[in-house]
Amino acid sequence: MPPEFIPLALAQDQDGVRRVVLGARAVLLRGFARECAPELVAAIDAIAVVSPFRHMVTPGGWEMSVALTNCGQVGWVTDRTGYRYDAIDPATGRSWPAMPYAFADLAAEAAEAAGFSGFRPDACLVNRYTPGARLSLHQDRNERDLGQPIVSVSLGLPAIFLWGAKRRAGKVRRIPLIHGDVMVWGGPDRLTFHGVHFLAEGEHPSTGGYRFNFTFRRAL
Ligand code: MD6
Ligand code: FE
Repeated sequence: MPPEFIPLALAQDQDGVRRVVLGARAVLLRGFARECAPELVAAIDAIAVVSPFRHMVTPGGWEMSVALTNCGQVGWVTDRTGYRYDAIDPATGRSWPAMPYAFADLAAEAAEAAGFSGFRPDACLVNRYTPGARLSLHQDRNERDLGQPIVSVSLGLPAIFLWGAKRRAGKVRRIPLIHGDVMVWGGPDRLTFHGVHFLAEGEHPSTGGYRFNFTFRRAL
């Protein structure tokens, strides 16, 4: 039986991955990145030395409360002209730092565990949240092939992920995410509205007063 036909709740028992099913092709893999987390956290400073965290402006003119940077062949950026992927970091005029192979492998393994085989990300957005920062409901739709999934890794302070519907006005589920959790969504769930609730104050042993999120995508 091909993996896409194994009900996810059953697949949980076969490989020991704890799954929370959020949709037909949307799943939370609890703790999937916990082992790899120290490596991811350690890479943040190295990435930020090349391409610093910054607060970008949305097309509507609002400064994002989340600070971001990227690694990979292209990076996700926003400014007054819109959202796009760019091979050049607008803050430095140079390429983004390379995506470490171990990160691309982790993303591919998570995608595989969620039933998406052959995922090869070329973009990794790194988000940094301080208490009070939030991400309003949106769809990820700037990628060329919407048949490719999104893989999103949570690190540091816990957050409440907002998992909505295909329509902005639809019902929203609140999903608590902690250090090492990985969300994967694609297929019919690819354009689900999602966001992150205001981050609460806290102190995390590995990231201090921050939450970080690595979002892996196949952009080109
Ligand atoms: C998160 N981030 O930070 C989820 N999407 O946990 C996103 O969903 C996201 O930060 C599109 C563009 C920027 C983002
Ligand atoms: Fe998003």
